[in-house]
Amino acid sequence: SEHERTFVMVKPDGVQRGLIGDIVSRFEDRGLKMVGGKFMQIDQELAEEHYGEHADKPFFDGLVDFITSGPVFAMVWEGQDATRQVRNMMGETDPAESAPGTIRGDYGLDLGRNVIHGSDHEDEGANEREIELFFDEDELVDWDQIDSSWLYE
Ligand code: DAT
Ligand code: MG
Repeated sequence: SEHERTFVMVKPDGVQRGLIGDIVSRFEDRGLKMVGGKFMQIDQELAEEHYGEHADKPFFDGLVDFITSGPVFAMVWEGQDATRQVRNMMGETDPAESAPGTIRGDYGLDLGRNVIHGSDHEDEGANEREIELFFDEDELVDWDQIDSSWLYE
């Protein structure tokens, strides 16, 4: 629906490299609406919960170390098919497989430093679970975008 929400995060490498503004601009330009955003540092417990599906993978410890290594910019974006649209704009998990024009394809080189996280659109309900994990209800803002009648039929 037009009101689908998805969880997105600029990872510590993207923050350190000064890419927050550019990444936010891409989603704004697409017509998506930001309904939540916070600059924060993820602790061990939150990292392990967020990446719980990968707990038995060999890269898990390195992934948790990386995501807790510096600040991130966590966001909630809303719009039609927001979860899938964001994933398309991100590119593939591996920057080497990501087309130029995608975020990972424009800014990433290494699988373990791929700049951005977005909820998996193939994992039913992942968007809602991740939003709840990172944001309290009162941190999300309901507002009307002035261009919505030009973005949606
Ligand atoms: P995505 O972030 O595209 O949803 P994922 O959920 O499969 O990808 O994995 C989460 C993160 O873990 C991913 O962004 C980078 C890291 N990762 C995944 N597979 C990896 C691997 N084989 N080696 C090292 N890091 C990996
Ligand atoms: Mg994933």
